[in-house]
Amino acid sequence: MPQTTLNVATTEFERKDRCSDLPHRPRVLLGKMGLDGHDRGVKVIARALRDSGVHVIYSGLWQTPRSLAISARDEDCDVICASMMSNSHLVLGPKLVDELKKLGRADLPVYMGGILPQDDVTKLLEYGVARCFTTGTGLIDIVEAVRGATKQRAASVAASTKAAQLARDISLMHDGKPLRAGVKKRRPARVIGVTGSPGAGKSTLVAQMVGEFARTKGASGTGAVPTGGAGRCAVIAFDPMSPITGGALLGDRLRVDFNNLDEAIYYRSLSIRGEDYHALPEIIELIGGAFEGEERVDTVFVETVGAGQNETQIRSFVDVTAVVLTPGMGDAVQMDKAGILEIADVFVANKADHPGENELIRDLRDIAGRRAIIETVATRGQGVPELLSVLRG
Ligand code: B12
Ligand SMILES: Nc1nc2c(ncn2[C@@H]2O[C@H](COP(=O)(O)OP(=O)(O)OP(=O)(O)O)[C@@H](O)[C@H]2O)c(=O)[nH]1
Ligand SMILES: [Mg+2]
Repeated sequence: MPQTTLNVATTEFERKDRCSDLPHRPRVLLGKMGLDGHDRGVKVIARALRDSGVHVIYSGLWQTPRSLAISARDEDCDVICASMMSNSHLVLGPKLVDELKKLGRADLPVYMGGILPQDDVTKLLEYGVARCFTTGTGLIDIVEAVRGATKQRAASVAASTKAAQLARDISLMHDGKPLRAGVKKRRPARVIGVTGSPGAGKSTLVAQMVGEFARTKGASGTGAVPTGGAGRCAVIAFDPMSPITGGALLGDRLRVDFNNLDEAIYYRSLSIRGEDYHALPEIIELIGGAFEGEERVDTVFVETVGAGQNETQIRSFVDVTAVVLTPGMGDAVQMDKAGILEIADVFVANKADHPGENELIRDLRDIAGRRAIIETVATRGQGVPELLSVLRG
């Protein structure tokens, strides 16, 4: 009998919730620092953790120790898993540990894996890397190690910075757990929803918009991008949670250039089942209340899970909704159907570099009425300043 895909699946890593007994779903930041293009191992680990019920935030390649540390702090991870295959672990590993200390999360464990000679492992452990894993480590061993790092969350983060404490407050709020006393809440001036089908380019657009937002603010700051002026912006990015394992791969953050943006924005990834946005209003208020003065967040972007025709809940949580469409999604009949197109305040015709853009614009003009239609090529930043200016109102 020929082997079917189903038969193959039974020999692969078994999809199973291996985390249901823990105090919360582990949040793991998986990333690679330096000029290391070996991403096969990290993808294997990401899938194994996701398929065990872990929430995996993948920050992508070419991270600096600082950008990885900022991501870990803002995502309130239980552990950072850094994969190192380029022989730079003895330089970048200690720098990562130092950056976490500077950002108020010295307690956050760093696991390092990849091509790590035994002598170097000793040095890394001496410097404060919590655990090292070399090639041939079993995937179940990695899941076990992540489980071991997942401890009950305290309401207050020791030696915390404002961003670290905000990150913890969001975790507790999202999980429906009690928060510390005296948490400040404030609805920011503008909350912008970005929705549209899976892969339409929502994250790439949001990444470009926050870059543009930071660049055009023009006040003084210490990082490469100014952080002062008329408030900062923040992003809440939702990705789906597995109905089978409870795990998730949170990949929206990957599109943002944190090496350059540094702390100019606050970015948080969360996973939900369906359209369960019940904690969103309070999470938005936590972000609005967390910082003061020049650091204050006045604009929040909310990226939805890849949405279908009927997924329109986001509308009631935001001030303005952008619906992202791409060429080739259907014809004029789709445009007339009830649902997601009705909730758009602004239409974004993204991937304008793909064939069928003219037809998309023509069909949109038929239904848009007085609503704006903005053409974009998110990967090149084309149309992004116009989109941002329409959404900022
Ligand atoms: C495939 C491969 C490539 C592919 C990469 C494909 C890809 N997209 O990833 C290609 C051909 C592109 C490539 C290129 C290069 N490669 Co190469 N490559 C390999 C090879 C043969 C296998 C790596 C692999 O994918 N393994 C399979 C995955 C699933 O396993 P893994 O990565 O080991 O990960 C497992 C564990 O290590 C562990 N793990 C890994 N990371 C982490 C992190 C944490 C936190 C944890 C808990 C666990 C963990 O878990 C995984 C699952 O068990 C290795 C040799 C080897 N046998 O390891 C060389 C190797 C990594 N490459 C090497 C080199 C030098 C290069 C090049 C510089 C070669 C060149 N001169 O051009 C370039 C650099 C590319 C770049 N841009 O960085 C060296 C690195 C030497 C070093 N660090 O000291 C190696 C070791 C070969 C060697 N013996 O010299 N390479
Ligand atoms: N050619 C082209 N590719 C684009 C454009 N915008 C985004 N992409 C690519 O489309 C893919 C998906 O982009 P994302 O930004 O992750 O899409 P998304 O809507 O956030 O996806 P989900 O969060 O999974 O729903 C990536 O490979 C992007 O590089 C564009 O304007 N043109
Ligand atoms: Mg996305």
